[in-house]
Amino acid sequence: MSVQKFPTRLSVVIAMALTNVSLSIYASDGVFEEVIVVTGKRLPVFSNLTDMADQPIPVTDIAALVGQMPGAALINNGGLSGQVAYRGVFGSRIGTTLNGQRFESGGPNMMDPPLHYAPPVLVEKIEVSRGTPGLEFGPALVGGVNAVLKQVPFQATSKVEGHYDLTASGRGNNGSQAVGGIAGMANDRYRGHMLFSDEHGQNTEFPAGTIASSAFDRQVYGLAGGMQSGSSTYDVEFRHHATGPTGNPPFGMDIEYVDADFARLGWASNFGDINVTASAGYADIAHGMNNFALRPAPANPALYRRTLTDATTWVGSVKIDMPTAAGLFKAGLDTQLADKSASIGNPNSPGFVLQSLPAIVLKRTGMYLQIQPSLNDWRFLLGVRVDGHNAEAGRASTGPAVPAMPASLALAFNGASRQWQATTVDALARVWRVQGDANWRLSLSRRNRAPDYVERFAWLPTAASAGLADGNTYVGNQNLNYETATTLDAGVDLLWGNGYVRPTVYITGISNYIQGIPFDTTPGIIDSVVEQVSNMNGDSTPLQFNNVDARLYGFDMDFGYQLNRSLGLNGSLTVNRGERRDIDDQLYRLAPPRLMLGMNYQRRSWGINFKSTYHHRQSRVSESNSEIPTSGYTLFDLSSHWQPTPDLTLLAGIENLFDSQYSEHLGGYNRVAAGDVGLGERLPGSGRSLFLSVQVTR
Ligand SMILES: [Cu+2]
Repeated sequence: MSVQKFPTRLSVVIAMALTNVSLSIYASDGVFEEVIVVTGKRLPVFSNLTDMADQPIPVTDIAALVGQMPGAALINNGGLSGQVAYRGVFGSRIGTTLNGQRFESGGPNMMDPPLHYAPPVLVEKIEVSRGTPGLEFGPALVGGVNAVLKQVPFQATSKVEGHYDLTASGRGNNGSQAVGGIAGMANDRYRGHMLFSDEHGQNTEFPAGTIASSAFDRQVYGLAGGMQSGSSTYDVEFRHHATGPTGNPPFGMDIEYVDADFARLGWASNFGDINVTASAGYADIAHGMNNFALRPAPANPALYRRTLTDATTWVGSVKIDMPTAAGLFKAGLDTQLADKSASIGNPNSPGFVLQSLPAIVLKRTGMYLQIQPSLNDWRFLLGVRVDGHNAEAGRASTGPAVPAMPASLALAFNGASRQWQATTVDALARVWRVQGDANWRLSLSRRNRAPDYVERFAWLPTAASAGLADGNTYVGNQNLNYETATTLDAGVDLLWGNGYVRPTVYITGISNYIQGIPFDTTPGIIDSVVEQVSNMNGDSTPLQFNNVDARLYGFDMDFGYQLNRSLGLNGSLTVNRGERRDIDDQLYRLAPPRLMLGMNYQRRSWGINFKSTYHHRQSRVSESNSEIPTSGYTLFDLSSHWQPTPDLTLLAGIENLFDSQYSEHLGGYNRVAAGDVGLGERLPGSGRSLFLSVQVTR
């Protein structure tokens, strides 16, 4: 396996800095994108490609890999439940697609965030927008991530050739194994492959013991193919995902199963200078979670909980681009229709059923127009995007064994309109300029996010909050407005001689930022049904999602210097801040400042990497989310790779070399009454781990 960590092997960039190849990348709007190549194969390196081949450390969750990038971090909600944090936000504020396909996660607490469906052994590369993504990406408030799965490419001739890309890897710490990859055939007209992956691991160890409920289990298999004829290309893919019992220590329940089917059809053609693409996608996710199978069951049989959820998403898009006298013109139309539901039960009491998110229907249709003029060596991009949103909930029902108070909340919910619609307008303006070895870039955007179904429709106070994992009980708010973010970011990519440095500063103002605030003006005094029900669930001070105002700002950069042919230094620095503007408080779950420094020694067929990562303490915490500060720590990793033949890559190394005990600030608090972490304590990070990986490709 050759999933490898940031930062980069941009040393190659240095050699290419003045070639036409790199300049042409900087001349396109690709300058606003970062591509993480997740493969041991050496690829042609363009200046915005981050080739990981020198820092190979396999990850269990691909979100952990994206989290290594400048500006990014990992929200660790469980072994397979990682969310990407980027420039101060996470969750649905970051748009995420898989092979360009958008879909809704199955669980209201995001046990299955979008990248849950991209097992690392199947991922070819990850495209991460540097700042606000382009308008064709679709709605996204702050960042955009697209995971691209491996595929067998079309060949140059009509001769049919076989191809495979298989990886097996293991880690010592949790005895985990991952095997998987693709195998198929292709010629110049047809391509087809099978894909599979199988991953499982035991509980994670840290220096003082074991983290209970941190085991995982996931299988994926599928088929994909394509055809090209004349100026048209067609492609089709199908995948089935089966996640088995997988722990979520910072949540009140663990994954029992996730069963999902994905299908996608694509078409691309060109008519002279005009390129047209169209796609249709389907995702159907069934998910169950409980608080008794993987973790110790409650002593009281009445407190057993099992929640079943469903999410079906249909998407479609048509895009066109064409050169005009004023520059490249792009336009497109995309639409999404999702049906979602969640129902809470107790296997010991069949009459105890609450439809906590009943028959939710989310619809969105958007279109965008964009033009890319240029003036001398200045490049511009101007675009606008309009989306119509519609959200609707069905009627909530409760079983006969449900107490009167929650039942009365369901009645009140059924009496409300349960319907929302809005039109949002996004705008994007970019300017960049290639000037010798410096590539200047500036981007100004206005982006929107519609409230998710939990924020709007959760009538029952529960801890489900799209993965906030702050221990609070949340209730939805039908009067929520959509969030609007205005972002200005500016940066420069400097490439000279044997070095490079790529700093960016940004500021984002978010109006109507959705945040849990005390349910009423008398928090702690239980004088409402919501507070009574929440109190029954163990939290006398529930929060309700509301629109507030927030501000994010920060600075990130990566840098490197090649000392000689073999020895290179590189690193990155990330500083993100987030504050409420309406009250004096910090935003919740902001990663502390982080400095990574790496050294790599590279020979023709092998290399060694040493990396240190300093995480500062985080004392800027959110009082509103009862967030606890964490102290700083430094971790050291050692890794090596050996490529005896072009088809074979071996990796070996040690993560957390000195077996340090530490708590990731974004890791959440333990809610499992077992193992060696106390209830409510910050979850520790993984202890020392040996890893090994073999990848064969052909
Ligand atoms: Cu779940």
